[in-house]
Amino acid sequence: MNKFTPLDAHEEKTMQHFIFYRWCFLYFCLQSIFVTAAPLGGNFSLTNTEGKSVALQDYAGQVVLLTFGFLSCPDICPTTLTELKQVINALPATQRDKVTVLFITVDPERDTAEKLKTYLQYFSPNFVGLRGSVAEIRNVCKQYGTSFRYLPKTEQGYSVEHASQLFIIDSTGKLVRLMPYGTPREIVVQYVAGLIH
Ligand SMILES: [Cu+2]
Repeated sequence: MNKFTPLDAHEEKTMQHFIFYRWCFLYFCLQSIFVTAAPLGGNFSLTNTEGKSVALQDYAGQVVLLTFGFLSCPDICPTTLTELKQVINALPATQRDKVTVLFITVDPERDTAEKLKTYLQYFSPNFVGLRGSVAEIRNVCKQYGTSFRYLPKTEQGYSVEHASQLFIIDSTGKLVRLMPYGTPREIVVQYVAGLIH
């Protein structure tokens, strides 16, 4: 059959069916991608600096400000932790104990529980440091849509590339917002205050 021959009624119907089913197939494929993609965040368990197992759900009722970092980080981590201390201080006194800062080390080999505890206390005695095996920490990072990478060793030792955002988790344990590093303090304070009930 010449390809320019007009389609007869039967062929036309078959063609229409074909197009219809092809769209249906595409629709279901796309839908399954978007609907089944698990939302970022969720519960996880790691170990605190007292050696106790801690789960995110232990902080139900609290707004959690989650960050990933490591103690020998020259800039991002100390700046973030200083900023978080200021954020908490900027909240009304009655709201401050409704917010928990969790700092997960991505360098558990060098960041021992004791070093982590001492380091965080420098910023605030209320900041919670969490550790685990590299694999456990990688899983939490993956769950939160991020990762980290050990950079080649230099004379100063190795550095770790890690997420710089602040992960904001509401009082039901749901990841509700990612704030980029450097977000003005007022914006963070306002957003966090809005989550406190
Ligand atoms: Cu850092």
